[in-house]
Amino acid sequence: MTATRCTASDARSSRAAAPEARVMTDRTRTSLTRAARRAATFLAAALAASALLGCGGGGSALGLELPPASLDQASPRLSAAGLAYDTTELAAPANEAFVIVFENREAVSHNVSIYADDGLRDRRFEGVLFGGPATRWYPVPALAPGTYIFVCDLHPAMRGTLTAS
Ligand SMILES: [Cu+2]
Repeated sequence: MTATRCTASDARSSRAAAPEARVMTDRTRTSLTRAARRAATFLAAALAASALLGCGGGGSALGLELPPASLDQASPRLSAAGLAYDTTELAAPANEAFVIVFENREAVSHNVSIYADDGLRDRRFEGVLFGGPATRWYPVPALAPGTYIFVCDLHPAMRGTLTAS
């Protein structure tokens, strides 16, 4: 609702500036820039909100605040405390999406992301960062059979091996 109101008022100010400025003046340029910046801010906020809810924002961090309705009891689980995960080994099914249940037991922000390589360049999943105590359910897309690195993006020493098979 706020977004709609803002867009409308931006459109009005652009129209008002137009007659006096067939040629781009600094003033129109400023108002267009401001409108674009405002639109970008709204888009970013919307993406952040949807990412937190885990309902979109392809390529950005994901994490559900509630367990999915059909949570597999065999879902990989881990927790964090004292700047460390409680395990360095996770197992997951290959070739099918799965959920990682991650409990952060401390106030420091942590996440769980998954990479295909030791150098952490080939990211396959980015978990949303959050401070605890709290739990997030990470919806991980299907992975080909193999071994992957799971790691906290803020604390690279927190890492382990995830085996998809
Ligand atoms: Cu961390």
